Amino acid sequence: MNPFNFEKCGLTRRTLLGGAALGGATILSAPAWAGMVDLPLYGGGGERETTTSFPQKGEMILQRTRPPLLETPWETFDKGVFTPNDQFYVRWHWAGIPDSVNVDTFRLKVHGNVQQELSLSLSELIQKLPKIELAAVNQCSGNSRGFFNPRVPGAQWANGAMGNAKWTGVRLRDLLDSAGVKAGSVQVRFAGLEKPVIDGGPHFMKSLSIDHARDDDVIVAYAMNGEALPFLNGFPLRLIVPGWYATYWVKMLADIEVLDKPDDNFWTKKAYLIPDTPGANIKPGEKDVKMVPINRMVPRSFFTNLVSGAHIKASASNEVRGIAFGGDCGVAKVETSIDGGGNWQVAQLGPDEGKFGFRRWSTAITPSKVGDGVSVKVRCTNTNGEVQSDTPNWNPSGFMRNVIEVIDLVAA
Ligand SMILES: Nc1nc2c(c(=O)[nH]1)N[C@H]1C(S)=C(S)[C@@H](COP(=O)(O)O)O[C@H]1N2
Ligand SMILES: [Mo]
Repeated sequence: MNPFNFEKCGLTRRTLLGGAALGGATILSAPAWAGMVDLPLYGGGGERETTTSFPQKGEMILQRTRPPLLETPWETFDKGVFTPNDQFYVRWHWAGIPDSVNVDTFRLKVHGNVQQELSLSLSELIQKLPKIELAAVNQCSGNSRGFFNPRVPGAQWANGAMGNAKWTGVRLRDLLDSAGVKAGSVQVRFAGLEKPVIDGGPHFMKSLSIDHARDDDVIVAYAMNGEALPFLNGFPLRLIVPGWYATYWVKMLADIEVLDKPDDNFWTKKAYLIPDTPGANIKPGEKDVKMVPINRMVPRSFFTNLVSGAHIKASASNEVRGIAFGGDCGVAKVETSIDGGGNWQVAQLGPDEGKFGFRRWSTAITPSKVGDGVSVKVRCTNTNGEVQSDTPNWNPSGFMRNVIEVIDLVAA
């Protein structure tokens, strides 16, 4: 018997054809704007449209229709450490996303520098290999790009191009071992099912070193928060690379190729490069910088229950809370400061759901009198001892923002 039943999740071939059709017409002709969300961006107008017109998605902030770029509304992050599937952000490079995936005929191919090519059906994959479950944050390299100053081109995300889920799947290593990786292999390349929309456009593919690919935590997931992956988050399979930016988390994964020489495809060699400097930080206009592929994530922490300008009570204890993550390791501590970063108080941490996931934090603030302004900063230190900085980083792609966040509260 299947330990995981796609049909029980309502994801039969028929519902995919009907419910999750991504034909441009449906989406382009009648976008049903559900309302507006106030999320000011640096230098921007502040109001961003939301939409409910995407399959299997609730209310999302609309960045772009085709290919879909949908941001998670910020309030979602206050509700719990796991981001619900129907509000998990969405990002695709090419609009040539299939309208449906036939779960009966779908095959995952493992080929290249291997002893025996594999072509696995979903049920073979699920039945034959040990099941692995782990929590991990999926964060776009360009999350928070909209706050870069000077501004940079690319999707103007606020902080919602990230999400935390419990992923269920099989170890990539187990798949590679079933195929038998041959000596001389250096990288493993992953490709999804979607197609470029321009002639000769590069198919979306990313690679990992062979050692990274064999890591315990790298999995090919078939479920997210206990359900089949939403279509737009990569149904039926996606790569999970805990601790690394989401660009490596290839969706609709159908092709795994073991390479005996470094991958020189566009998406690995030319795109997603960062300055090889601490925090990927350079001065605007700086030239002749050595560039390297983006890789591990850095620590971040956020306020989730209050925004700047919010009123809190004078002479009373006010809860200030949020979420944090360590990046490529766990959260060691979260601290807040109400004196501009002079003194830091250790915040309380919520349950540890796994070192790669979100961690809740909370603290209490008691302003002495009505009218007091309280500026609160929050910072996370990860278990590698890496801490967020007070100075925002800058690079021309708007990658890897992790500056200390600040909110200004007023006692009323
Ligand atoms: N097949 C495929 N996988 C992909 C991409 C893509 O364009 N195609 N984009 C990557 C990037 S840049 C990001 S940020 C994440 C977004 O994952 P999500 O849409 O599930 O949130 O998917 C990654 N995997
Ligand atoms: Mo991304």
